[in-house]
Amino acid sequence: MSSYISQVKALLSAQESLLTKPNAPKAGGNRVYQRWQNPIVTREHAPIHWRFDLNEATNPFLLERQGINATLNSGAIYLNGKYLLVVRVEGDDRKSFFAVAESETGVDNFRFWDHPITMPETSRPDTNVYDMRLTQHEDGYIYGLFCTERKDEKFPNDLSAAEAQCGIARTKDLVNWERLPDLITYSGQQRNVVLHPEFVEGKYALYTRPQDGFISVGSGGGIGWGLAESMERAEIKEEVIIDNKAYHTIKEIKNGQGPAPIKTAEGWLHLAHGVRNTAAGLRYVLYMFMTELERPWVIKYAPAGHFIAPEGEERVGDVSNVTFANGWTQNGSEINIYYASSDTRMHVATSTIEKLIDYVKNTPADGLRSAASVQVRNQLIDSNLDVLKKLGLK
Ligand code: M1P
Repeated sequence: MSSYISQVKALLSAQESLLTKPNAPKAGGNRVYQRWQNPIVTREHAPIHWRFDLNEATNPFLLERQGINATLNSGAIYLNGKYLLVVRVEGDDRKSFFAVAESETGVDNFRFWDHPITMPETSRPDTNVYDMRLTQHEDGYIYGLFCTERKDEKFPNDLSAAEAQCGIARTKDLVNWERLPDLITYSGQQRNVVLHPEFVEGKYALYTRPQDGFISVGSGGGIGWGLAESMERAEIKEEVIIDNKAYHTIKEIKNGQGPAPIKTAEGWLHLAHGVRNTAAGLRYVLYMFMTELERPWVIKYAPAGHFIAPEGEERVGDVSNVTFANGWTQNGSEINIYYASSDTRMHVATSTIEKLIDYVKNTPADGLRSAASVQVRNQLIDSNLDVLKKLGLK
């Protein structure tokens, strides 16, 4: 039997191999973005000292005491030359918390900081917190908006009746967080709320996702938009839907804004998720759209269909057939899209501003009928047949 210290060293060294493993682009793909081969943050990335009691006196068998179940839906920011993810870490006890993982490259070697974020609570404690969207606002703060989930006390005997609302915190360094009161809206529940990075009409602008229930959006749904006078007591008095769910599309059941939009010369680039139902359960895919620069609530381009959908091993996990993104980073024209698969682990796909603008502008919009899809595909085919003939390739 090897000594205690050598067993601890073996644990640390196995993890070090994982944390320093280089990543590489995945072959193939659609050239709009590049998927990378390895998931970038998994539960095995959670530090050994978060999971094992390393004291021989209290843990002579060196057992894992506090396991980590999943690392998923992460907010992201490129700050001071580092790629930082605020990862939703879910313990084996089903409670999620936030923790920062840092990388120099943005595509590999993500390493958690020594401690998770200590998020202050409000006077009404959160049961669960998750899916933080980071916004570097022009007011000088970095805001983290997230879902705060609590038991829905209107149904005391239904143990799965929960209420989702938008929690708000702000920071300058991702270490010290000031918790602000939860967002007030006049919809039943809220999830996927995101702060726009600039003032609009001198006010804070927020993307919302009103919903009647915890999982089903009911008669609510769609990506909403509203203005708030302040973030210290954020209240949206008037909420309008700017991107609705729609029959026979990838967002038939519900949708939600992903990360904060990115400003480009042509408009605001948005990443969102759309959900449809299938015989095998809900399917979550990512889609993109662009809104006007001066009126970020008005959609300018809306390409049809999904941008990223679960593929290969991404399809399987705690909640299978899900891709979900609430973080992306911009470094010059480079865009890194951080997405989770099947509520289990994090991946990265890389692209550029130019390619994403081209994608949103030039991908045909949804014609909403098979015949319209054939018509638009035939235009592409006919044009391509001409090109191939001219090139002597047909
Ligand atoms: O399980 C898939 C996702 O479900 C919820 O997203 P939405 O509110 O759009 O349905 C969230 O719980 C999210 O965390 C989760 O990934």
